[in-house]
Amino acid sequence: MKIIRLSILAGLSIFAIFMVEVTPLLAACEQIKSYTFDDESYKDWEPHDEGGSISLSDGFSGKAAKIQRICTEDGFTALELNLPVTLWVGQIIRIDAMIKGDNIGDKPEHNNAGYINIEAMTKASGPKNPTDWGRFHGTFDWKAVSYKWRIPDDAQKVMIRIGLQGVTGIIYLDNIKLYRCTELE
Ligand SMILES: [Ca+2]
Repeated sequence: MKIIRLSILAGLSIFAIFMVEVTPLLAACEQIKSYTFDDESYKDWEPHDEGGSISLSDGFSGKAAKIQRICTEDGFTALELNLPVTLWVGQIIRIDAMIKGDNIGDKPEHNNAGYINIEAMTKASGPKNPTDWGRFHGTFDWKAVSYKWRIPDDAQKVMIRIGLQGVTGIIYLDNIKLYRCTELE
């Protein structure tokens, strides 16, 4: 009996060690926030509706945010979310979202597009952005997008901005999720 008990104990110990080793890998990204636009939490986002309008519309599920820009001049129409910098400084953020596009215009300059962007205001070098986050043109059905970025260690302010810059069209947003991750890949 003793041998069997010892074997069980040994087995449990190995299992416990295995769990300790494996758990951090499974928890590489921790969800911090979720915005479905089906409850009041979307009010965390501030509308910058210059040159267009921002409203709720039929979504991927339930309601979604509808960002429409009618002005063809420079400038942007977007939703903005300020992140609590004490929580995010030096951390890797991941954003997942469902997006849909309707007749989003095209201009040669890279930044004139539908877009998902994040900006960190840093002490040393002013505003910093990732270069590889989403730029969208044309008309497309609901699709899932996901982006990651390490927020600079000297960030003093961090903001996510989603909308349209310098082009007309509509971008729809649903199921936005923010994660804090341990790895960029
Ligand atoms: Ca929704």
